[in-house]
Amino acid sequence: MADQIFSLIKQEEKRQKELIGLIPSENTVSDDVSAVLSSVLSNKYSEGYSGRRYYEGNQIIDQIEDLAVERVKELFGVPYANVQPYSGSPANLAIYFALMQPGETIMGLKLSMGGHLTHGHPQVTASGRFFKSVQYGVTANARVDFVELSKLAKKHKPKVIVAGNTAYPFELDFKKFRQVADEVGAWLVADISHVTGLVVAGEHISPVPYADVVMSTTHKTFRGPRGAMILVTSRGLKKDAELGKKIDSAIIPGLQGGPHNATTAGIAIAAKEAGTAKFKKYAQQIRRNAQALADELIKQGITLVGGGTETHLMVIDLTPFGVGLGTQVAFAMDVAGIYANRNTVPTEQGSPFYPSGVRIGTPLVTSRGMKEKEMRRIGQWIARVIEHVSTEQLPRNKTERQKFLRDFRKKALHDRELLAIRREVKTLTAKFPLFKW
Ligand code: DSN
Repeated sequence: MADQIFSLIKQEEKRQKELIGLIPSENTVSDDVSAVLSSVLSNKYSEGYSGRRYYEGNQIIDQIEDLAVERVKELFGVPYANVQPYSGSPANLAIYFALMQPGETIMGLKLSMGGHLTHGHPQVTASGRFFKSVQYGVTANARVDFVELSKLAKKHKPKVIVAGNTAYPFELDFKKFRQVADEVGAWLVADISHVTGLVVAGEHISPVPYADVVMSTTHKTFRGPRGAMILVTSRGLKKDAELGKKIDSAIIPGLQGGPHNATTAGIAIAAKEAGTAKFKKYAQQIRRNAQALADELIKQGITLVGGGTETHLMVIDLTPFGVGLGTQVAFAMDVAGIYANRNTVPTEQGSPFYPSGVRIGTPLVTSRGMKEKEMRRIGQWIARVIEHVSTEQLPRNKTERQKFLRDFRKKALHDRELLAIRREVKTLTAKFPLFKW
């Protein structure tokens, strides 16, 4: 273990243990998932599918992938699953390639309003370049604007409507999405990457009765390895009996080569864990914690996008303090021992790189065993950081802004108030081991 990489891993382990992770898409996996990820399964090539591989020696891998597929199908109540996507972005692309021809129209939620790059973000993404993209938005109360969605859908006749997000704090009404999709004869694809764990625990409406295809990453609230899965629902198969085969072909040979077999095994284990009563309690606590954190922040005078949360995440709107403060607040929070990510808000007047919000969520702290009491303390710390560092405005001029942020970062690293909070954070995290699960 002499390689420098191992010492860096130790440092990263220390960082994760000592700090409070509030990035809503991050989590920590169980010992069993962790064990299979560093197993001999990584050594094997298995291009193709169970029983029809391009390489010999896949007798065991076939059984592992069969188990993963069967467990996922049972957990979600769907007739078809593919567990080979490397992650959410290629999984979404594979779905589009299975359902659309290049140049046909896709509709997804705007990135600045909580959507995802791969949901048709124009120009810079594959989904926005190979397909014609029309993006829908949210209303003044930060909920999906179904009136606008329906109007746009009737005008542009999309082939695919994506119901999904990455920074949207409310439950998605899949039933309403279905109605719009039916009005224009579009496929409905649900990207539930963020809320999968909540869905399987009954803490979020399931897309399965409404969507044709469901995609999810496996490492967020689902607590599995970094990967993804694509499900075809009974409704989807009824519309096109070949849909499962089309998804399979879009993954390989369409987009990918050999599946990551260690990840496949991890998905099988995570799917079993997600079906337990223990997991259900975990998912309930994620939401309770998010609610407690949101309540405390509001009590401390902090504004949240849409006024709160119904899920595992919320977005702090820093606009009352100034435009574009997300960068400095997220940096200062990290110095104070609480890491999150800067994020746009629906009414963004800054830019994606210098946005006016910070996105936070509770899956990881809940995995560590933290409850409402700890959330209230975290909310108080975050409010202290915001009050402390939001006194100076981010300059609009690019050169001045870069200099301001360089100076700000230098100062923040030695800031007494931020370092005092960091010490308090360390005392708290010491009581909640990262690997408690
Ligand atoms: N990067 C993921 C997230 O943080 O939500 C989405 O791809």
